[in-house]
Amino acid sequence: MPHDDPSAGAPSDESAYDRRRLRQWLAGEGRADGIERRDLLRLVAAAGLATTATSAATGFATSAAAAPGAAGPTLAAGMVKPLPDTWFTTRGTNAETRFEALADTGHHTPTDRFFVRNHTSTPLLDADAWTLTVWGDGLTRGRTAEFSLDDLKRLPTTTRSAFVECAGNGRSLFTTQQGQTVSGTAWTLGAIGSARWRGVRLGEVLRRAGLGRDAVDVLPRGLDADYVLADGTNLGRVRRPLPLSKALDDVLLAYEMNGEPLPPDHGHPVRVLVPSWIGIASVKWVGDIEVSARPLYSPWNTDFYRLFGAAYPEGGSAPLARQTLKSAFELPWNAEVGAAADHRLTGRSWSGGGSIARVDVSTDGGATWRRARLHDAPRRADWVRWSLDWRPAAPGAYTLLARATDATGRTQPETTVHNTQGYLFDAVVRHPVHAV
Ligand SMILES: Nc1nc2c(c(=O)[nH]1)N[C@H]1C(S)=C(S)[C@@H](COP(=O)(O)O)O[C@H]1N2
Ligand SMILES: [Mo]
Repeated sequence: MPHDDPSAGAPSDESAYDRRRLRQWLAGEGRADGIERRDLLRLVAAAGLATTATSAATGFATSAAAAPGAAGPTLAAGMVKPLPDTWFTTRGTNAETRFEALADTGHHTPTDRFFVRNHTSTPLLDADAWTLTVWGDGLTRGRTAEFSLDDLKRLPTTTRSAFVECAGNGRSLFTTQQGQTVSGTAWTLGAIGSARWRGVRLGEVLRRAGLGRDAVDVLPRGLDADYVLADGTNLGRVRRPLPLSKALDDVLLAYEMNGEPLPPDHGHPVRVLVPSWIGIASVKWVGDIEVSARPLYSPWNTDFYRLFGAAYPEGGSAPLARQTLKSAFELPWNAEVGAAADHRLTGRSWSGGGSIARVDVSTDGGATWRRARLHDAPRRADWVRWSLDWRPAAPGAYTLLARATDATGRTQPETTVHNTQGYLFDAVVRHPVHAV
């Protein structure tokens, strides 16, 4: 079979895919399951205006409101795990990890501190009753296959460390640091976590299901509730197509996280795990996967998760795939530190483009830089911990900056080009602290 090469999915394949998708999109082939793109964009914009009032305090418009029954902006509706204030900031149906809560942890985010991004709410699924259906015209041999959790566990297992990061992580910095308006959840930098995932390769499952020669896209779909916009438009269940080249490369169907069965909030019993790509690709609570001989579309690769704005084509960029490059200090915003005392500044940097090659830190607003010490062997699709010793000479306000460079040579820029939905913020963040 032409698709058996596990090294498929190199960056060149991904950019070819993006270019093809962009051409199809601009040619008007992109439809979101019967909803015309123009109509949906209008609805999303209208929903943003309608809900601005509820989030006026933060200055953010909310582009797509939560499903019926979701609580107001200060409650985290529909999550199972406790969300103590010391570890999380809750944002609607989502919970953001506080970076300072990682200061005393190891390489991996402890599962109980891992951020949660839910379009609706966490479904409670029975692992014994769960099945995965693989179907579609990209399969041979009868075109449908079912797997129980035990079936998946009998297949060869793979364990790997990787981050999951929301495409909107850092979104609030478009506003607070660049003075720009964006729509969506006002994350700071904590919509990311890294874990050890165990499961079976998606490619293995697709081959057992009978992958056809002409398959091009696979579309995993979650078992959580339909996603309904504020005006009542039902976008259906969360689903986003993935090119077959990536699906066969390094994607997992994960049933364990940090050595334990996947917990409810993170996709129990099985989630898709797409290393290096934006979080939406890693569909939780997966129930079925369509394998298609034609390109597939859903609102999550047409109207969401593309870049729209002055710097982008009229119809938006190609669908987003790889994550960008970021760094964060393990300190609260406006942290107080002792003046004329020794400190060890700690933080983490990560990139979807390649492993982290170096991190430079400034404690004087960017005037001078020192190289941070890395505490992890840099790996693709994962973060590195770093540290730098610092002694603030006098009391007063300081601005800390951390700037990562990845193995592709890309360095965090000073500003991120604006896009209306605030995706892929990658600029160096100016982190205020006070020496007292
Ligand atoms: N079924 C389903 N999968 C989903 C989502 C969802 O709401 N439903 N959210 C996606 C988004 S936008 C992100 S960023 C990640 C978050 O994963 P986590 O909640 O385990 O941190 O899950 C993705 N997978
Ligand atoms: Mo996300």
